[in-house]
This record gives sequence, structure tokens and C-alpha cells, in this order.
Amino acid sequence: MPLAPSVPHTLAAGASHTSSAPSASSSTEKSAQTVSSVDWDTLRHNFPILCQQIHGQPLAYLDNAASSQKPNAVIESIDHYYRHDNANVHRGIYTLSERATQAYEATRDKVQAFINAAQREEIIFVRGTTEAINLVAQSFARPRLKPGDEILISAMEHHSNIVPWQMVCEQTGAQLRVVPINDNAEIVLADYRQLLNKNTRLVAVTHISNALGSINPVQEMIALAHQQGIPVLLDGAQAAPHLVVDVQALDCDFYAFSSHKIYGPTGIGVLYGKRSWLDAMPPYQGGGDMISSVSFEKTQYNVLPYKFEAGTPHIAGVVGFGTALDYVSDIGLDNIAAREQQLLNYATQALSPLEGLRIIGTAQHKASIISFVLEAAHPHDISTILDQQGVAIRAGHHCAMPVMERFKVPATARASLAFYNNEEDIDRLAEGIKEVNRIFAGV
Ligand code: 7TS
Repeated sequence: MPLAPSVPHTLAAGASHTSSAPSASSSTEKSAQTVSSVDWDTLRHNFPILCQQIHGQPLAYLDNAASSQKPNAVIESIDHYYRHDNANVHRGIYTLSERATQAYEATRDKVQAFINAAQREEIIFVRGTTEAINLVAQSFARPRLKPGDEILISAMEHHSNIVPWQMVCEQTGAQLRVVPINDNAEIVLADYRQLLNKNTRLVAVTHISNALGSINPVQEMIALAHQQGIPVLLDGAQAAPHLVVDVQALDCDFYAFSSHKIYGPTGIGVLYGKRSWLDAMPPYQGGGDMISSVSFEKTQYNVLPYKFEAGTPHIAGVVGFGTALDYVSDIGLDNIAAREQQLLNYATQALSPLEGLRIIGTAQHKASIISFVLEAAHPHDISTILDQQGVAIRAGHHCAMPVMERFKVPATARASLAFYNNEEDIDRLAEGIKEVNRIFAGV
């Protein structure tokens, strides 16, 4: 089956995109790009939602860890799909269904290239990181676990990488073990080494923490686990948008991430799994598309990856996701990572001296996420006052309640930066925090 996307790349990328970021077809041009040669200001204008005012002020969107905004190219490709190609996939012998199928399967190839998976069959489309982890918990872990077995996670996990394991532990009598983190929010590797043992059946750890920004030493952690034959799942929800992910170099067994944090639509994400594991796993859900034949006596399951994709999938989401991957690949993940490090340094310097402000999460290797508390005000109040100034940040426990417990805070305020943010956004954040201090502490 030909797998070329039905939307030509130039159209899928959108005029405003191709005019500002080099074309994906020009690999020499792309490799010649550096962080200083990318026109970040123009790229920001690819995101129509950012060009608006909130409460009479320009929007500074600093909640990218929760969900990132969508460039014109992504919005236009979804619009194009519904206007021209919409049909169900993998079933119709007519032009629209063939186009929809081609567009859907083309994204699988793009994901394979994006994370350097060995085979396209290792890419499973799911609703997002949460569903990917639940799939592994129920289809991989559950049949293998027995009382006395252990699942090892870290103390900085998102609830999506805690609760599915607790559920499967309840179902099987296995135990959840937790690797501690130090005061800088780094995994304590000595403790990790000690906790790995002959009862450990799986390590499930986040690549980057959403609440703290820590980039974990996953390569080393995987190697240590593999020395004892223990498979490793990485929660890549925060990593895939911010650094180059190579699942073969990492040698992880499973990798989960969401489209909506990487400038694509909501409701779609990826489970990568090594083929040998996926082949041995039973389906997660039953229904259409995941079978090769059904009778009342016996159902034959479909081959990978379809065995794990029961029912009509989120086709438009997959199409938009493919465009988002083209978009970030055109800019270059290494350029994005470098730009975000510049912004992180700028923000750390701007925020650190502010009266009563304490940054929670000071790992040596850190992504562009700054969680903080202020002596004068609760994070919810900080967020409310900042919103009045058009500055959008997140406040709360960030679905990482054990992290709040670890640092003995009820909640944090969190600014999470994407490549389209700029120094002005950060200056306005700092000004807003000063205003909070004036209101609550008179300083
Ligand atoms: N894992 C991590 C590390 C995350 O940051 C998130 C979402 C998830 C899993 C779940 O992803 P989903 O796409 O399935 O929902 N994190 C956040 C956040 O930090 N604020 O809102 C959602």
C-alpha cells in the first residue's frame, strides 16, 4: 500500500509555516540550521491563538507542560482532512477511504522516524500517554505478575504513571516500590540500584518530570535494569516535545507520549513497544479492526499494530499529529531544546531573586519547567493575579501529589516554556509575581 500522505507536505505544513521554517525536503538546509539562525519570532506567529489579548493584555502562554498550542499547519491539515478526505480507515475500497488510510498510516511512519523505532509495527496509536501506560499495565504486566513481584517507579511520577501500576498490583498481589529523589529533585541512583532485585518485573519511570522539570538519567537506569533482565517503560509525555528521543539508542522496552503536548491535537498519542514484547501481549480491547477473523467459536487477532487498535481510531487526530511532527522536525528538536534551555536560564535568573520565591526542582539536568512557591501567596492566587495580566501559568499539584508531599508544599505555581515563548513573556511573568508580592505582602 502506498503510504504517501494525501495532503501534500506544502499544504499540510501551511503557508505561514513553510514561509518561516525550512522545508523538510531540504535536509542540507535543515542540518545547517542552528538555534541562532532560526527565526523564533516568526515561528511564534504560526500559532494564531497566541496573537490575542486576555483581559486587555497580550497573551503570554506559559502552561505548555499541560498542553501546547497548535500551529496553523496542524489546524489546516485537520480542516483539509475533514473537507476532502474524511472516511473510515482500513476498510473501504473507495478513494476517500484509501486517502484516509494513507494519511493515517503515513503518520505511523513519521512517528517511527521521529523516535527512531526499528519497525512501524512497533508504533501503536492510543488516546495519549495515560492510555499507553494503562495498556502496558493491563496487557503486559497483569498476565505476568504474581504475589511478591515488584513494579519499580520513582517519587516524581505523574499520577498516570502511578495509578495504573497500583491498579495492577491490586489485581495481582504485586507490590509497588518507589525510588526516592533528593532535594534537588534528582533520582538517587544508589537507591535505584538497591531497589532493583530479582522480584522486580518492570521499571516505569518518567523521562522528564512535569512538576519539577528534572531530566532523568534514563539511559543509565535502563542499562542497570537490563543487566538483571528487567524491562523498562519510559513516560515520555514531557520529553518527546523537548528533546531528541531515540528509542533504539535508549533501548527502552516501552515509550509513551501524547500528541497534544507536541503541538498536535488532543485525544491521540503513541505507545512504542519492542516488537518481541508486543507480539507476546494479548489485545487490550476487543472490537473492530483488531481481528483477522471472528466466529462464535474462535476469534483470530489481527497482526501488529492493529491488534492494539480496536474500533474506529481518531483519524483526524492522527493526521494533525503527523503534521505536528513534520512541523517540529522542520525546526529540529535539537534547535528547540537549545532555545528552550536559553529561555530556562533567562527565567531562572529572572525569578530567583524575587522576594520570597523558592524554585522547587533544581536538578542539574532540567527541562524548561519552573515550579515555584511564594511566601506571600498561595499558587492559586498567584495564577489568578497573573491571569489578569494575560499571563497563563498552572497552579496546583500538577497530577503529582507525591511530589508535593516530598517537598512539603500543598501546591506549586508552574511556568512551562515552549520554543515560541520569549524573554518578554518571562519579564511579564516576573513583573506579575512582583505585583502579587505588592498585593499580598506590601513588598
Ligand atoms: N505523564 C507526564 C509526565 C505528564 O506530564 C502527563 C500530563 C501525563 C503523563 C499524562 O498525559 P495525558 O496526555 O495522557 O494526559 N501532564 C500534565 C501536566 O503537567 N498538566 O496537565 C497535564
